[in-house]
Amino acid sequence: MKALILVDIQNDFLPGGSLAVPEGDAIIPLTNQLQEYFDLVIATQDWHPANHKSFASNHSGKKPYDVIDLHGIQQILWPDHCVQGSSGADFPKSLEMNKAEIILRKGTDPEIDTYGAFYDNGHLKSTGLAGYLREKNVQEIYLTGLAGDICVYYSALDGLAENFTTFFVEDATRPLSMEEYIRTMKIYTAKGGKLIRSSDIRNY
Ligand code: VGL
Ligand code: ZN
Repeated sequence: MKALILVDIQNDFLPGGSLAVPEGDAIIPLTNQLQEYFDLVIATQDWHPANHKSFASNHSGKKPYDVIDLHGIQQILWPDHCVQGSSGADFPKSLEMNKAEIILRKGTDPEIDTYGAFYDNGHLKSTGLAGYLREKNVQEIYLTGLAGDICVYYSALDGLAENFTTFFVEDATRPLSMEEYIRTMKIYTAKGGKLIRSSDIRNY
């Protein structure tokens, strides 16, 4: 079985949002078209309480993109984004969400950030996604979404570590930083991660 995982395709990560990914909206039509080729569609939703420690606004004297030590883990401080219940945390209306069987909310603990769909950044707690996928007999996961160098990347690395055959759909993601994206894709492919284009999925 094959699962398509839509990572954090939310208004705050789209142009006009508080943590906008350049051209983030370009992935929406592709992501919609791909869904029919999969047995299972899952979406993740970054879902922070307003007092989340990844927000620069919750640390006096700090500004976005400063780096701090948060309980022993390096934490980049972000602009406030994807606050629970806000319109920025919503999925855009143009995103097909009817096929998504689960919406996995992450980043809810104010003390720790969660980039990937499988674990928090300290690898302290599982989200349960790996077990869910195994129970559904999923062997292959395909990742799309935002941001390619952060949440999609960590989801992909953890997916590999959980022994799923992992595909990163290159044209259905955009990074916050292209430099970081190039660096992280080298790490991902060196670990056995696969890159694929959406046209290759549609032509199977
Ligand atoms: C993300 C930074 C902070 C992402 C989430 O979805 O890539 N990036 N929170
Ligand atoms: Zn976040």
